[in-house]
Amino acid sequence: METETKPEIILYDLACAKDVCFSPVVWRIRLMLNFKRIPYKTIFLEFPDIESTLKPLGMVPVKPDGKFTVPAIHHVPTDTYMMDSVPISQFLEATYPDPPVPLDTERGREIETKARTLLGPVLKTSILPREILILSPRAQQYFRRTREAWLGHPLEDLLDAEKEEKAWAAVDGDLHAVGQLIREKSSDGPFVLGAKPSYSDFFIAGALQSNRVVDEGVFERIMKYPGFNDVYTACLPWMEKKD
Ligand SMILES: N[C@@H](CCC(=O)N[C@@H](CS)C(=O)NCC(=O)O)C(=O)O
Repeated sequence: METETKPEIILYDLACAKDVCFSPVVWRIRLMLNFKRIPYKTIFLEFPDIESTLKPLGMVPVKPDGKFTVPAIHHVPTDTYMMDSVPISQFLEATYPDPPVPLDTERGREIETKARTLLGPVLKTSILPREILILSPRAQQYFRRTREAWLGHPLEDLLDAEKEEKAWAAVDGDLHAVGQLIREKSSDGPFVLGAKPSYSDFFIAGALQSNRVVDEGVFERIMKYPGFNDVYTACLPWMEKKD
């Protein structure tokens, strides 16, 4: 009989119709858990159930906007509840230091900032209007209401094939350059710091995996760029556990 390892972490994740992790931010934490081989169990929450589940557990938002978000964790051995990826990553690194995951490096920061600045606007056009398609009807209602209030127009207005092509073409050269920057240590290994993964690799791989679940075409667009492709491929072993 197979013996199940008792989970040390309960990971609160975002539910989607595909029943796998698709949040880029939760993926960063999941990659850490998988890489460090920490036994954990996932609880998937629908968008409209995040606050009503996490608040009674005593979770406290760290941002002044007071928003309840996933990832959130319950560390069972110390009965600690925690929300927000930054304190969670620091807690995991301090509690489970082996194997290490460097969290904050100058090189990683530069790459993350550049990738975020370049990809943010294109993914808004390409991912946001498609994300709703993988949500449950209840979550779709919540997503449409909150995102359209923020955008100021219907989600579908973002879907314009011509504009989308132009947006991707406009960042092509810069994405190549960031890809080259990611590959700067490629003589040592495929990761941002060379031979071993850091949190920045999990940032890149998590974003790509998230896009992949939402829309394979968008994922393929980014996988064309060396650097992004190398990191994603090298992180695949730690993306096998998706739920
Ligand atoms: N700053 C937070 C952001 C996390 C975040 O934005 N999570 C999204 C899912 S990807 C969320 O829970 N959104 C809830 C909502 O929009 O109501 C972190 O780093 O953990």
